[in-house]
Amino acid sequence: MTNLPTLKNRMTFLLTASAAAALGVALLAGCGGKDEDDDRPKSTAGKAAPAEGGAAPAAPAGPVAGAMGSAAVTGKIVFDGTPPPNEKIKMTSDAFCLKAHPGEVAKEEVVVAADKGLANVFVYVKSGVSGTYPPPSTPAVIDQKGCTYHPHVFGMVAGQSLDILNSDATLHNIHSLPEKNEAFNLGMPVQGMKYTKKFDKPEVMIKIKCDVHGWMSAYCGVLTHPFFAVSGADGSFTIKDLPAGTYTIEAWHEKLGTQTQQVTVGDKESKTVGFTFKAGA
Ligand SMILES: [Cu+2]
Repeated sequence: MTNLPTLKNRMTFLLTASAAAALGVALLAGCGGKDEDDDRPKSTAGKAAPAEGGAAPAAPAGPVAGAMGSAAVTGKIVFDGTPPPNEKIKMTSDAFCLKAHPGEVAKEEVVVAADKGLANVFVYVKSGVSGTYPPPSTPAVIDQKGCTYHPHVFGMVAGQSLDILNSDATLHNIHSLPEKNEAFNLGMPVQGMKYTKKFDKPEVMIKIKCDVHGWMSAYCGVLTHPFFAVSGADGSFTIKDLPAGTYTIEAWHEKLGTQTQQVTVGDKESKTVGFTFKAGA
């Protein structure tokens, strides 16, 4: 087998180009030269490269893997002014839910703390991230508990698993309403049930609702990277592990819209970015 290239060269020299194409393949096949010619299934194997018409071995086709960094963007989301009143609901259509929430309950929409902190704002890097980030191996989780979703707003990486739990002894029907991803619509009649789903494409935001209980809603932001946060009850957020760079940060709220700001962070640097929402803005 070691003299195979020599044999091939000599024959190519002696024969015309067109004849070589036909005969060379036939003869080499007869010599058991499958490593050289059976190139289709293993075209990336190093040995086959010289026979491919002079092209250099191709670089990996996929985008470059993104790096985790040491920078952070933190801040506080504030609601300025008098918050619009949240719609009041009664869970009378389901005895289980009513027991969990007797009387009137305000929908979880514009949730403002005493110090004006605005909760449930999805804050994420909208642009400036380069490279690809694999989805984390740990799943994101949404639980149907007390006839509300926990969490109400959350983020995921495209391709990451989403564990959907039902902690309630009543029927929920979780229904996602994406525009770019595949929807799911799952009846979950039994307490302790779990399904696992994924969103494969980035999409900000995907609404999730319950077809049984009209007051139940959640929002999921799907990104190609892990640089996002959701503001807590006090309105604060932290996006960590960022590589140094200049980024557009967007803050999204289900009723109050979006705002963006640019920020530049260096290695091990933490910058503060604040967002202020107002009614009707
Ligand atoms: Cu439900």
